[in-house]
Amino acid sequence: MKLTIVEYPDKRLRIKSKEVKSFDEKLHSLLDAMNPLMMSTNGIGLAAIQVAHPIRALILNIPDDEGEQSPDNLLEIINPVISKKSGEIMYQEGCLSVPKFYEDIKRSEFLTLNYQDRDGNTKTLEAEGLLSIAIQHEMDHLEGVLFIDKLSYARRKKFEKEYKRMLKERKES
Ligand code: QAP
Ligand code: CO
Repeated sequence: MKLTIVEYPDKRLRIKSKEVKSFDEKLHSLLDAMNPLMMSTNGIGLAAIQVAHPIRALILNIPDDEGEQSPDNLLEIINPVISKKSGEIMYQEGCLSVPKFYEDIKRSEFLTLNYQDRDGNTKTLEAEGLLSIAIQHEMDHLEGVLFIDKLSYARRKKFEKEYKRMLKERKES
């Protein structure tokens, strides 16, 4: 399956993704194609809507303490629901759909996640720190929400200006 990353300001990023009901070969081949795309673009998280598939599926691969990503740490998360969250943490986020822009965003530090795996089995996960942040960031994508939507008015304006310039320079080169 050939996939490309949908980038802001593409309107498809605003679609609300639909619940996954069939845990079939079609889902598996999408997940199997998302992983190498995420790894080759230096991502740690990718939602299906970012590759133009509006379904409630996302993948994560959080680097270890040495900053290395291992295939063992791949998480495939379908139909996620946060059942508990607590604490606050600030982190400089980025997004494969908003290239080259990073800003501090406040999230919950701890959460409990209920989700399904690629075969439809029900799972529960306790997350903290970067994993908790990444889950919240990717789940926002399922609602059509981007991290830039969480910026103050002034920072959003700064973003729009910088991003427009980046797109223009990219087009010229
Ligand atoms: C979401 O983000 C996230 O601008 C995943 O040029 C962000 O993988 C989770 C990336 C922060 C937790 C903390 C962004 C790669 C990757 C770029 C990503 C870029 C190249 C972003
Ligand atoms: Co993102």
